Amino acid sequence: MRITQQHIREHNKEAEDKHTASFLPLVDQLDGKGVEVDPLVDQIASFQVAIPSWALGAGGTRFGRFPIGGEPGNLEEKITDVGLLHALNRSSGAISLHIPWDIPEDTAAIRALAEELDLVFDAVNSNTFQDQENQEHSYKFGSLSHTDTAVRKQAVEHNIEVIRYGATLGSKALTVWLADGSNFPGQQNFRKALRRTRESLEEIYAELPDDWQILIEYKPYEPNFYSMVIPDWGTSFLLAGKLGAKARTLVDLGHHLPNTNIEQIVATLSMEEKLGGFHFNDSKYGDDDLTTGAIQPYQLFLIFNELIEGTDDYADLENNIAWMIDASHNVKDPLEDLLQSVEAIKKAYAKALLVDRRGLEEAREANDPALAQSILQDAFQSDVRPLLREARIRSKAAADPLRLYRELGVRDQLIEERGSDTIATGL
Ligand code: PSV
Ligand code: MN
Ligand code: MN
Repeated sequence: MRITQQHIREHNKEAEDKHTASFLPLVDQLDGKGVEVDPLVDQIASFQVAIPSWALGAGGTRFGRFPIGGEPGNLEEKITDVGLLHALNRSSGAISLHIPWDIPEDTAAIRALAEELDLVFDAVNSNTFQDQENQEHSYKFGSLSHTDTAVRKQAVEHNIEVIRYGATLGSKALTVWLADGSNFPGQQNFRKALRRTRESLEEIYAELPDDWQILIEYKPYEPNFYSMVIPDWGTSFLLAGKLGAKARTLVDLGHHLPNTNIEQIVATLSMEEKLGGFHFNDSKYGDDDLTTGAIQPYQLFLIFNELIEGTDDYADLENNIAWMIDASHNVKDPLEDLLQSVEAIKKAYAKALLVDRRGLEEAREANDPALAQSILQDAFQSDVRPLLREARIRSKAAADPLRLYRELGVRDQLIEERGSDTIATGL
C-alpha cells in the first residue's frame, strides 16, 4: 500500500475552497495582532513527532485483545505503516524502536526502506520488563536493580546491545524504562535498589557514543504497586545528574499520579537542561495511554507553553528533544489514533506559539492573575486548525489526513495484503 503525490494532490484540490475560506480570515486576524503568519506556518510544518513501533497494532488490556487485521508482522511492515502516516501528514518522520521486538536483521535494507519513506530512527528502547525466550536469568525481581549481579549484568548487556542496534540505524538516544520495584512493604531495600540501578546505568552510560543521550523514564506504579525504583522525575533527575551531560529525563505524560502539575516539571527540567524527551499520550486515571489531547488538551497546551517560554531558538527546541508518542489501546484503528495524536500535539504547539509572551510576562510582573489567565486562554481558544492545514498543504501532505486515510481504504488494503488474523508485537 502506497500513498502517492497524485492521491494527495487530488484530495487537496477538493479541499482547497473550504480551506481558503477558513485560512484567509485567520491570516487577517493574526496580522491584526502583529503575528507573522509565514514563519508560523513553517514552524508548524517542520515539527516532527516520532511514532512508537509498538503502537501500530491494536493494543490489548489484560482482559483481552481484539485484533483489527492488517497489523504489521515485522519491522519492515512497521516502518511501512509509519511511512503511510508520514505520507499523509508529513509530521511523523521518525520511528522509535523497541528491542528485542524490532531487531533489524538486514540493517542496510531497513535503512534503505526508511530513507525511501523519508523516515529517521528516534530513540531506541530497551526491554528488561519481560523475559524473552532462551533468556538465562529472569527479570521477575528486577533488572538493573536486581540483587543478583548476574541478572544486572544481563540487563546491562542488553542495553548495550540496544545501543549497538540503534547506532547501525542512526538513532541518537537510548530510552530506559524500568519496571523494577516492589509489591510489598519490606520486600526491597530502597537504598540498595537505587544504588544498584545507578551503578548499572553508569556501565551503560560508559558505552554511549559521544553524540548519544540516555533518556531515563520514570513511573509511579505498575507493574509494581508498592514502589518503583524510578518512581518520579526527581529520581530520574538525580540519576541523570550523577551520570553526566548525556543523561536526561524522559517525561511520559501518563506516568504521574492524578493532577500532577506536569507543565511545572517540564519547566524545571528544561531550565536545568535535563529534559530529554516526551512520551505523549493522555489519561484520566493512570497510565491509560489514550490518544494525546483526548482528555486534557489544556494541559498539553500548558506543557508547550513552558517549552516555548524556555527557548529563544525553535530549531533548537525541535531538534534537542525527543518528541515521541507512547499511546496504544484496544478500540480504534491504531493508525487513525496516531494521526489524531500527532494532530493534537501540533495543535498544542501552534497555540503555544500564539501566546502573547510580552503581555503575559508584564501581567506576571504586575501580579495580575486575571490578565495572565486571559492571555493564555486567548491563545488556547484560538482555532489553529486552518494553520495546521496550511502547513500540511505547503508540505505536500493531505489537507485532512484522517479523511484521506479512510477514502483510500488504507486499512482494508492492509488487511488484504497482510491478512485479518495478524498480531503486532507490542503491549
Ligand atoms: C511503560 O509504561 C512504557 O510507557 C515505557 O515507555 C515502555 O517503554 C512503553 O511503555 C512500552 O512498553
Ligand atoms: Mn512510555
Ligand atoms: Mn507507560
